[in-house]
Amino acid sequence: MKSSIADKIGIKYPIIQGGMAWIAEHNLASAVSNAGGLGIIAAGNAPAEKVREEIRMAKKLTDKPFGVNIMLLSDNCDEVAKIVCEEGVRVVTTGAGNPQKYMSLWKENDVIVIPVVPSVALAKRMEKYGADAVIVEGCEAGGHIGELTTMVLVPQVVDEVNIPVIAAGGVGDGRAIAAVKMLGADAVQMGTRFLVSKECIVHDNYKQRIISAKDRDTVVTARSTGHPVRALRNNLTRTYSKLEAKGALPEELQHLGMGALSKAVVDGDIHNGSVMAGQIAGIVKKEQTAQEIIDELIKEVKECFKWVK
Ligand code: TUI
Repeated sequence: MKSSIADKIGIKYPIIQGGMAWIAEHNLASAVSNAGGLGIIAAGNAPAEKVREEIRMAKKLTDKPFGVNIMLLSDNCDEVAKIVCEEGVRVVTTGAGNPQKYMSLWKENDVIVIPVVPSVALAKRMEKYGADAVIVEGCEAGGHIGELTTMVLVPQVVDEVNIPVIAAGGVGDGRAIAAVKMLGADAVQMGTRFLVSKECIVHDNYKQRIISAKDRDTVVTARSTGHPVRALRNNLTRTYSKLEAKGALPEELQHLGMGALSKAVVDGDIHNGSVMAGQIAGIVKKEQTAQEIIDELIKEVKECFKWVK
């Protein structure tokens, strides 16, 4: 599988692991990188020095390239933006905002910059400001999402930019990788599938909830706050939706946000915590090592392309 962004980063396969806050730490990132993909450490809302520690621990576990995801709604982005440079991190992905103000710093430090974009307009802006590629994430994805699906957004961005497009949202197996390649994607990013890998430290209740999930089990809440989030339906999403329907203010809804993610990830409270997951959760059937996941994906992609002359 040819991929210009995989070649630029120096990874074997064009498969990037999603930067899932609280979930994607050094164990998962190094396992994905060792398996030939690009592992990502999610900075999320973690203290900046904790992110530095995570980077250093990943370096001990892999000599392959890995990246850091910076969640732009976090208060300490300025600090984390500098730390990735100081630590010589190869790739930065960003989410939940526009990373324009950090682009020159990262480019001066030879960091490969790959922002997540939910629209053609932001993709074009990122290209203009020097992004090396964009991750085009459809609203099938878990966590904070945009409005458009992967199927419609990927080809529209592909037509409007000259940098590689990485497809995300709804990609859970080799068939989906082959499909987005046909839409013009150069690589994929996958979150939900890697969340259920053996190396992922998320609470086992969270993994089992994804494994048991069916096609219609995710819902989107928090549209009223301007930051919609996709998660598996539970007590929390029901309470949240009821409050939103009653017209609750964003301040009243805030306590159900970020803290709720750690409740599910760390404490394993899958009823009252936020079990963020993509719509593809229904396809994830078992826990596997990162290596097994990647090997299976590649086998499936090859099977798909066998029919293409
Ligand atoms: O960022 C994500 N997924 C996330 S972040 C997160 S933590 C959080 N928790 C509760 C509320 C909000 C965040 C959990 N999952 N994915 C990448 C992504 N980025 N999806 C959508 C966007 C995005 C949205 C708007 C990127 C840029 C953007 O730009 C707006 C602008 O300023 O132009």
